[in-house]
Formats: sequence, structure tokens, C-alpha cells
Amino acid sequence: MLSDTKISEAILTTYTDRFKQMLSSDAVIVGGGPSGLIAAYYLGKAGVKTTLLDRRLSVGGGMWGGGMMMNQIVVQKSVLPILEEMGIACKAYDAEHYTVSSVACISGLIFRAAQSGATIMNLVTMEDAVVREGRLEGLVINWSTVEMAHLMVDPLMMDARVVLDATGHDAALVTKLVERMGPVLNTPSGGLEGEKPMWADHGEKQVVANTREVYPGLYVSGMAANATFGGQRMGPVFGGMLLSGKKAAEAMLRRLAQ
Ligand code: 48F
Repeated sequence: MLSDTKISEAILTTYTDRFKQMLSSDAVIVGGGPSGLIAAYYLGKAGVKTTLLDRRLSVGGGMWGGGMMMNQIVVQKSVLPILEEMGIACKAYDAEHYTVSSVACISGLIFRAAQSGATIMNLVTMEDAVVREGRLEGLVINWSTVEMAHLMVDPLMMDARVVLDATGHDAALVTKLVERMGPVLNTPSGGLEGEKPMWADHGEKQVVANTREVYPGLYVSGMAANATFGGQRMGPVFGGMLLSGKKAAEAMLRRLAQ
């Protein structure tokens, strides 16, 4: 017979066990949009102790709604091998442009990331950075509901050997770091260069080129990379996001191996 109390106990025990494990992660990804999820998938698959945090209830970031709420997205030919690896079907529109259901694509990325061994923590917000001797060493975190309700509740802290800011247009972690430390980034100004206007073809290439370490221990991917290093917007074309997440995971894996 099912026990109401056992159900509560099982949830409490398994969640707090995972939470305790996550407090010391090798890799932490802040933001569960397409670039963060792909990074989590490749890090988890490589056997790295990986945690992905997202402030929202539904992980997935800005992919669900396609373009202007029409739930289709476009990807370019170069990312077909990644989609195939994820088991996500797409359709040729012409020789370069392929269409994918945004719902099928993002739910596929979430499923693959979760299955890779990475721990996904939704409803958890990155509130601040932990910096020691010129290096990002961890994060300050809180329940998203605390943030949303503006409650005066102190956060908790977690360690990470490497961290990825995959928070999209806000580049929330990079922004917080600059707010705390001043112009310490390895960008031309030392601060955020800011996102430039829409130009899909350029933005897609820049988002991959801009995916790299921006401060010791801190990497950027996806729109956070273009906001940090000054790349164009690109709208509902997502190949660059997938390639950026993969490149971020590869760079973080190299650092963890050192
Ligand atoms: O914005 P988002 O989807 O990031 P992305 O991987 O992809 C960008 C595209 O969706 C789109 C685009 C493509 O052409 O332009 O915008 O760069 O997902 C970012 C995720 O980060 C979470 C947020 O809830 C979202 O799911 N996030 C943002 N700030 C925080 C956070 C925070 N402080 N703590 C935890 N999660």
C-alpha cells in the first residue's frame, strides 16, 4: 500500500542527497537554454561531475517559442551530426536551412542532458559569484521563489572547478562578476562589450568564436558569449547555440584534465 509519508520522505531524501553531492561539482552550468544543455550533455557524457542550474520551472530557455511563438526553429547544415546524435529529427528547407520543431528539439536536448549523468536543478537561481585570489571558485545560490518574492532569505554556496555562464542575453554571472570586481574580464574593455544588432549569419559565427574563458574559471556560451564579447543577435536560428555549447564543454574538459 502506498504511504503518503513515504512519498514525502523519498522525495526529501533523494533530493537532499543530490543537493549535497552537487555542492562540490567539477563543472557547473548556469542556464538551461540550448547552449547550456548541450554543454551539460557533453560534460556528463565524459563522466565529469556536472550540475546545471536554471531559475525557471521549465528548463529550456528561449527555444520553446520558435520565432514569434511559431514553434519551428531553423538550423544550418553543419549541426546535423549533433541533432542526429541527440535523436532529433529535422527537415531540409533548402540546401543550407533545415527546420526542426522547437518543442521536439528542446525536449530532446533536456532529455539527453538529464540522461548524460549531469544533475539538473530547476527553480534554483545563481545569485552571486564566489571569487578567491583572482579565480571563480563557486556560486551563491538561492531558490528562485525567494528571489521572485523578494524575501530576505540568505543563500547557500557551492564549489565548482569550472563554471559556464549560459544565461542568454543577460550574461547574468559575468554581469554580477563585473559589478563586484570591476573590469576584470579578458574582453577589450574588461567589462561586457554588449550585444550588437540582428545579423543572423555573422551572429551565428561569432557565438562560436566568442565561446571561451572570460575570467579564470569562468566560461561563456550562447547569447551570453555574444553579450560578453560583443557579437550580433541572430534570432530563431539555433545551430550556433549547439556548436557553442559543444565548444564550451570541450574547453572545460581540457581545463579539468590539466
Ligand atoms: O536564453 P537561453 O535560451 O540561452 P542560450 O543557450 O540560447 C539563446 C537562445 O535561446 C535565443 C537566441 C538564439 O538565437 O537568441 O535567445 O544562450 O537560456 C538561458 C537560461 O538561463 C536561465 C534562464 O532561466 C534560461 O532558461 N537563467 C538566467 N539567469 C539565471 C538563469 C540565473 N541567475 N540563475 C539561473 N538560471
